[in-house]
Amino acid sequence: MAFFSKVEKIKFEGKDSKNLLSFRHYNPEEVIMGKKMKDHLKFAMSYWHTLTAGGNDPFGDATLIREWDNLLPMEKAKARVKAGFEFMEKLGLEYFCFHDKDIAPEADTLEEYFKNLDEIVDLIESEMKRTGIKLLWGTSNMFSNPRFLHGAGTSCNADVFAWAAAQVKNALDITKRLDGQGYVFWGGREGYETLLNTDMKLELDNLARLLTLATEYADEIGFEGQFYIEPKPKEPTKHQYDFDVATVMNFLRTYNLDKKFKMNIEANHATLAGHTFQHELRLARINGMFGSIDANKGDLLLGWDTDQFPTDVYDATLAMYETLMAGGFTTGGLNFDAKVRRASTDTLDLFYAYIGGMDTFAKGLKVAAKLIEDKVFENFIEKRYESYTRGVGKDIVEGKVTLKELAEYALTLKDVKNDSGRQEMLENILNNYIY
Ligand code: XLS
Ligand code: NI
Ligand code: NI
Repeated sequence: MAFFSKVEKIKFEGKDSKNLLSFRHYNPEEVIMGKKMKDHLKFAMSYWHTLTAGGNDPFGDATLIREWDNLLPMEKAKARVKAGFEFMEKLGLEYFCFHDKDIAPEADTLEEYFKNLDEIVDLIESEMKRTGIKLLWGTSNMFSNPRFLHGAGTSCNADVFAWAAAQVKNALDITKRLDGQGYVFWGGREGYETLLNTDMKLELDNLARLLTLATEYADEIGFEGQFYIEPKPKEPTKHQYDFDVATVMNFLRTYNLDKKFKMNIEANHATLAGHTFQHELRLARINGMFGSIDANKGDLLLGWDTDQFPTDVYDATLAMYETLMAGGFTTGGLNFDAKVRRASTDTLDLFYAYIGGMDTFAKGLKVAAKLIEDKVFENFIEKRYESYTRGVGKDIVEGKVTLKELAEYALTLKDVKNDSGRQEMLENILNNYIY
């Protein structure tokens, strides 16, 4: 049975195509910088936004009523698997990501919940075999259930910590079984609302304990996927401990976890933290922490995670520039952590949304590759910092001068000359590459 019978397999038709159900830029087999586009981009479907999201918001109930919604919980879960794989096949998505809770209903006991999960994982496994579609990363939802109202790893309640540990253990088992390339920790409620009731030190220590236990268990079962932290500054809590890349790096280094984790960077989280998407990617890249991407966009006029599909070619170009400069994805990929608006009620809208996101990043990839091939920014930057390749600059970089020697040198300078940073010229060049 098909859930999306209105839509055929989406094909690449080139940029002049008038068919809105086709790709204009995403040509999976096209080779860019020695690698197929699909292997550069590694697009993934987010299970939650695509198959379980109902369009609820604080003022209104679900509007996105799908064909599977009137089924009983386990039947619904199975229908979603079928629908998800049909959807991925039609779009040519080769990866997906999910939380435990997305795929199977919770139950009265943890034991029953895990049984439900196992039954659905069997089905997912057989669909993966049938289609060749792979798991980019798995994760555990430790924020939706009321149990986690004080947090999971950072809860003041040790029983909740244990419950979270059980969910992580189970999600790791599932991720390993499905040969997932990674495992994400997004600290949904790992943060605080007020410091008046919070032992910040214990909460941070405990969060690190949970992560450490997870890595130890991974070693025990031989899970070789990459662990990621997904930074986010706020929402749902007022302050999330995984604020941004810089904060997370400091946390990981403090607790000796920095060799075990990389970053999963989400565009909308970057802007919520007051950074550009490129800033977060750059910081991760230069610190050897670049891992994976949650591709979406926010609305700069709204102060929350709107999780919209990415359509901004400028941002996508700079994101792909950072990705290529980082050496490309290894275990990571581009997961569309994005949802259609609640008024986009038709399943066709899901296709338009993904096509838009995929074309945006495909175009971004092509432009970024060209920029790198022509060394547009590299040459400029090299020249801009030339003073550190000779004379006093070289001595500074090589650690060969003292503060006193620098002061003596500076006293001999009569006139310091600076060159233009040429920002506008560089912006024009970037635009010329995009046009
Ligand atoms: C929420 C996060 C979440 C993670 C996975 O803001 O983006 O969806 O990606 O738990
Ligand atoms: Ni995300
Ligand atoms: Ni998010």
